[in-house]
Order: sequence, then structure tokens, then C-alpha cells
Amino acid sequence: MAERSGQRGSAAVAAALAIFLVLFVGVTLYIFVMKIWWYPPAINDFGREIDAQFARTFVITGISFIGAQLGLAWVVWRYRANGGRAKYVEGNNTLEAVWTTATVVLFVGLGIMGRTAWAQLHFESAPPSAMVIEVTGKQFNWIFRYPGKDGVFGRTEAKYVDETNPVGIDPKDPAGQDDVVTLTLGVPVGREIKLLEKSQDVTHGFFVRELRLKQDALPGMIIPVHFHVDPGKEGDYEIACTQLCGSGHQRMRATLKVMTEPDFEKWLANEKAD
Ligand SMILES: [Cu+2]
Repeated sequence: MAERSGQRGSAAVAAALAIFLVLFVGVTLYIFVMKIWWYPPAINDFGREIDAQFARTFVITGISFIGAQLGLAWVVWRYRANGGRAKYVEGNNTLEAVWTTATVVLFVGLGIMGRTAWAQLHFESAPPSAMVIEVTGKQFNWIFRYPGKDGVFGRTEAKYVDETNPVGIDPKDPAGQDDVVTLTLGVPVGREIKLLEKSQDVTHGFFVRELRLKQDALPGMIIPVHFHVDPGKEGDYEIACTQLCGSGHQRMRATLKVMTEPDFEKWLANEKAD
């Protein structure tokens, strides 16, 4: 009698767990396929390349995930307690070797496929014609600096940093006289932009979702990254800090303002006047 009720209990629990796993796979698949909580569309070819890599990774890991979870559901149901004795199984060396090799091949393969996009951002330098803009992260905002007409940034030093001079431009350096410091990153559309990332205090993370561009800014380092925005994609995009950089971290955001060349010139002149 006790054994019979034990059997029923096992079947119910096994069925519940198997059904849960199947539903879990279904809901997860739905979220990814329908792209709920997805990135906004990319605004350049680098972004689209990252998306392609995302897609490849999701297809491969997705197939493994679905196979593993549905397999688990089947095993839970098929081998539920039925009054028999559990059997000891030695393991299977061939299977071990097969799935370890398969995992290595998949991971290394994905790495090789993704290296083009990664190298484009980190190893290839920006063309000499790129517009250079300095980005400084500090608790808790982003500051941008344009070199002005002379194309040369003025020297900076920590001792000059104050309310009116947030990046600490040396007032005695003539190259710094025409530098333009802003709180918005204005850029002309279509033009290659080279950012020089700096930090005044802790590690910050510069991130624009639509560019698929993420690079940490570290104190004591100048880190270059470059990008362009496709023609027709003018507009405002959010710049977020992706490193938990302190108590005001969630407030640390700015705007990437993509404009046509004439609008950009007007905007920069305006910022200079301010
Ligand atoms: Cu930050």
C-alpha cells in the first residue's frame, strides 16, 4: 500500500517537473525569438556585425539549451521511481570525449568568428581623417572635449580641475584656448569618430547600445576607440556608464547627438559660445 502511494507520488512529481521544463523551454524560446527586451536596431556596420555574432552564439547555445532541457524532462519522466532498485553506471569515456571536444570546437569556433568585429574596434586604428574627441568619465558624469580649430588638445593637469574647468585644461597652454568642453557628445553623421577615453577617478564604462560599442575608461590610461554612424541615422542616443562606479552610477548618462555636418558645426559653435 505504502509502495503504491509512493509510486503515484513519484509519477506526479516527475510529470510536474517534466511539464515545468517543457514550459520553461517554451517561454525562454518565445522571449528570444520575439526579441522581447532586445537591443534597439544598430546604426552602423560594426553594430550589425556584433548582432550577427550574437545571432550565431544564440543559435548554437539555443540548440544546446533546448536539447539539454527537453532531454532532462524526458529522463525525469522516463526514469521516475517505479519501485525498482537504482543501478550503478560506470560512465562512458567515449561520450565524455565527444561532448568535451564538441564544446571546445564550438567555443573556439565562436571566438574565431567573432574576432573580426573585435579586432576592428581594438586593433585597427581609426583613419587619420577621423575626428578626435576626448571623453572623460568622472563620478558621476561624462565630459567631452573637442580640440578646436588648431586640432590640438590643450595640456591638462589635475590641479586645474574645478567647476568651470572640469577636465583641468592648463590656462597657460595656447593649444587649450580654443578647446570646447561639452556635456553632450555631438558628432557629424557618416564621419569616422575617434574617442580618447579617460577617467578622473574610478573605472567607468562608456556604452552606446545602438553602436554596440562598450569600452571601459580607466584612470591613468588613454584608450582609443572609433566608430561612425550611418547616414540617415541622425538622432539622440543614450550613453550609459556600465561600470558600478559609485553611489551615483545610475545617474551617469549623457547623450550622443548625431547631426548632419552643418548642424554639427552650428551645434559646436553654440557650445563654444556657452
Ligand atoms: Cu561611471
